[in-house]
Amino acid sequence: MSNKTNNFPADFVWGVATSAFQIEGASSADGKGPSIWDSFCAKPGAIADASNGDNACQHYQRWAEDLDMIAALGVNAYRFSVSWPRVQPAGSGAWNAKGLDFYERIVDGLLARDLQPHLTLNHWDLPDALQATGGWANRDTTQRFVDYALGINARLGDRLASIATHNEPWVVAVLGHEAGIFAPGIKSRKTAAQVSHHLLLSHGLALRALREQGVSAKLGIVLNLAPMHPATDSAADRAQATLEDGRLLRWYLDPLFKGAYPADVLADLGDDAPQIEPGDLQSMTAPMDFLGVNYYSHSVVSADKSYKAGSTGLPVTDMGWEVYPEGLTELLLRLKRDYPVPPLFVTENGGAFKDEMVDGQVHDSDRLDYLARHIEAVAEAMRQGVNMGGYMVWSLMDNFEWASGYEKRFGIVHVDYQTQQRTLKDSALWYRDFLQAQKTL
Ligand code: GBH
Repeated sequence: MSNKTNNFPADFVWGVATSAFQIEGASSADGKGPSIWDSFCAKPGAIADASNGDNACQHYQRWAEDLDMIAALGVNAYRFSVSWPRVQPAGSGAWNAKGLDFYERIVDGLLARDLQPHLTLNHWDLPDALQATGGWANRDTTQRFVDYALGINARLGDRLASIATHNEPWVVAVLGHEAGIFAPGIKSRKTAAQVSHHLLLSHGLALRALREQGVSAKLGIVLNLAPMHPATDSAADRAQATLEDGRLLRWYLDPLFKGAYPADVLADLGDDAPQIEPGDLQSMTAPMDFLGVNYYSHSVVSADKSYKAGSTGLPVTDMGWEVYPEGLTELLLRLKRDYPVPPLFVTENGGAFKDEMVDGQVHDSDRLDYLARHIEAVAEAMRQGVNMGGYMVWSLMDNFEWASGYEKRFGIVHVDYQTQQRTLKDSALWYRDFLQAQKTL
């Protein structure tokens, strides 16, 4: 595919992203406590291939080789998350020195390779001990999260480029507590609403506490956002799309940037609306230095419950998600138009595809094409005035894809789970060449 992308500034952040539970393995090594994902994986039927995160990519052991691989891609940044129960096994009280040492090796190892460390505090693997007292549905967990954030900042903050509080609070709330297809596997719309409130609250409280403690890293949050498109032009479909836009986007963006929940979603929740204490909404508006946007696809919405996602005729990925790069430009422009946003980062973008290894190579032209078109969509948003700070590919390497287990592959690096051998796919080679070209433009 031709490459007309040439307007990225020299200091643009180019990265690859992962999360702790999906790559580390070593699920009980060196004093790590169990997380809700360790427990969830043990439930029959929860994970498509009945797998778990016990070994994953063995990144806990192979981190040095993995950091070399990241450096070889020519990116200038790496987004990773800390496993809370690895550093604070019970989610409160005692810290685990060996766990903290691991993340210090990662951070120092990145800096030694000239790579910016971008750290996420909560990429879903809540300590099991906190779930035992209600998890994110319990207001007290917000204070535990603040303590955790302060502990990480005290140990690593001076060397971090950024700290994101939560990854995709919608996923934790809705997929974890309403649909129940992700940990902790609860099915209650009321609980999900309360969880989303506590996630937003803990974000705001953590930001305030971090600023008081003293912080050099940029602070923000990462949201999964998708433009909502009605399946047809019918009034019913359009109304449904507006409500879904409220649930996925405005429910998070409005409190973060406007200090209020959207009235239409509150009304729709009725008795399921969360309990809000005085001052909560003010806490949520703590100023941010960046907003992370995870973009995979648009979302097509129908009032007809039997409507099947992925049926507009657009190509779909191996997850069934439609490939729609224009939606990323549309989304970034909308964020700039409707909210006083700080610099935006695409903190995740990528696709699962059915990769085949042939003679030691993976010709993943579909993924390569996906990435090239989405990077171009970011460039288009920038040409239209959006303040973009960076772009990160999901994911560095094939890994544990949550409820899909190891069946879905998102990596630009192939992982052979038998041997743990890593092989750069064509998409990784393309990304490397693209980044090299950026430097000489
Ligand atoms: C991210 O979540 C996660 O942060 C990351 O850990 C994960 O590995 C990665 O994406 C890939 O899944 O069915 O067409 O309506 C993604 C959040 C929420 C994006 C559900 C797609 C449904 C699309 N996803 N959404 S559709």
